[in-house]
Amino acid sequence: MENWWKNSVVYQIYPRSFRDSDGDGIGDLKGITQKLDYLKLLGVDAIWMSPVFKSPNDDNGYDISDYRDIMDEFGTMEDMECLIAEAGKRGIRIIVDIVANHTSDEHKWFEEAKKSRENPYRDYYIFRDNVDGTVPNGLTSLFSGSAWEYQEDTDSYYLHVFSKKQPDLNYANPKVRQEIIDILNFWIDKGVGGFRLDVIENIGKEPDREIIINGPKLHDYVHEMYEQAFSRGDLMTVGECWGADEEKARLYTDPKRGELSMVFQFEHVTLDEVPGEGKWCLKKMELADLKRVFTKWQNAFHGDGWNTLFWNNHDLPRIVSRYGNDGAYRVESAKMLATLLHGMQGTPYIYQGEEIGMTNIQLPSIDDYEDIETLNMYKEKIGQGADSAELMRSIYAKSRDNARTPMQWSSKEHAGFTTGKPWFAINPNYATINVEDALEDEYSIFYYYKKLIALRKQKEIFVEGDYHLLLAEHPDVFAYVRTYNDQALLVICNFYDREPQISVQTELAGILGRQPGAGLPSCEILLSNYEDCGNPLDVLKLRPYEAILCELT
Ligand code: TEU
Repeated sequence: MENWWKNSVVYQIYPRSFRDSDGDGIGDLKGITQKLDYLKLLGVDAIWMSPVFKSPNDDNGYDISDYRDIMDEFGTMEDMECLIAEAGKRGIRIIVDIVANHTSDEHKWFEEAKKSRENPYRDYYIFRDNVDGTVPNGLTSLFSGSAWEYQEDTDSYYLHVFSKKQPDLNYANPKVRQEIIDILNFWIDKGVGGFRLDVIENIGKEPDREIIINGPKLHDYVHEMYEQAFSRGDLMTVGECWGADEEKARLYTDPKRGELSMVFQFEHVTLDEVPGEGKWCLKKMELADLKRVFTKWQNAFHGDGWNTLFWNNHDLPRIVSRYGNDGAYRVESAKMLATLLHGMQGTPYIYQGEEIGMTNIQLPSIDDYEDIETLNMYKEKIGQGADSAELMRSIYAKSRDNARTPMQWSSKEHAGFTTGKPWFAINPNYATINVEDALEDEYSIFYYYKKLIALRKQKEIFVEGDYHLLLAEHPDVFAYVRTYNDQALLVICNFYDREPQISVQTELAGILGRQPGAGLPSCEILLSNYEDCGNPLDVLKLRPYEAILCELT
């Protein structure tokens, strides 16, 4: 099928924490290959793996020192080829994560570039001379502090939007663009199914004007990648774009323009932060905001773009702990959140462990954390006199490490993740939240996800249907209907543990173009998170976190 990714579901793996096959405590490629049958059972079509390339791991692989080789801890190129082939046999494509905005400072290009101002690689990066002993301008790193690092040998500063071990590449240099295109083609030749492009919105930066994202040449550069690499096959490409609004998302994803298949925008997962204050500044998510944001994005494209659908990734806290309830209603709320997302238009992404309802973690001390963003933020804020307990509250809610604890495969030692000493803390709740138990329970979150994935493949309306919000003003319930030809799909989600009474009949009749009283269609329940669910076309009292997905015929 052309554009196979439109009715596909993607599973994201954070290789370091997925499955360790050799007992060194770090997940690896062979571990992923061993679990392909598990992913096949779940029903996913593609696996996006966070970077597996050679890296000193300052930022867990997002600092790449060789794009054509595999990180030692993860295995060999042979293991990678074997994974691509074995996945292929199961109809699963491998999506690799290319960090095109920056390299590691241990990449041979940077090692050359820093040697002298005349070095042929100098212009691969963004150096500025030391003029008056201060940084060139006020740009700050997303991982705290100035974005400029002093480099003594050549008395200059280089730009790093992320850690100082992640120097930014200079896309104004055509040689850099060609190098990256060659890398993309190298992996296309290896048989990958596509790419996730890390912080792609940063590559058109103009640092002297303090423009970091959405620079004037951005779309030219992405189009060039499309022309010279992505268009070589029916590949899936997804760009990470924190700063994309609908118009920008359309520029990337309008098929007529030849750039990317889709982008990740993050508006729905920034609703629990104080606007403008950044992720660590906590606020309660308001359901009205969530409805507004999803509805806007669901209606953003009319064949001139495509959405991603996701709650989690390796940078985000676990959704069940975040917008759900990871206590008494963990199972119900995890299923409810899955229903809301998978009923929408776009390509759904599932992050490892989401399918068993894995939760956030609270580690006793800052010293137990691993993530560079978390550690740098803590150090910086403590230096400015912040209160440690308050910082820990933010870290418990938002640290990227919430997503990075090892996958919980069983209730055995180290959650069945490794036979050695795990590289990072395992969530103690693995005794009850694990894959082995999930597979034995027909009502588990796992089997619920499996059904949602299967439904998307069976029914065209999931891919094609229009979206209409219902009960817009309701404080507890997020409901919508999808329509396609004479078909309709109704989704009702109760977001809290309250038990509201709702009626969607009149509104539904209006959307479906029926006269009030002319009789509504009949309703077939496709999926719900309580065993015996009432008729959604009657006046209905919802139970805590109840979710209903039904087809109206
Ligand atoms: O993330 C981009 C990014 O902007 C993150 O720093 C994000 O703002 C933050 O994680 C939210 O908490 C990508 C990768 O997904 C991330 O893992 C890398 O650390 C980063 O790029 C640098 O490559």
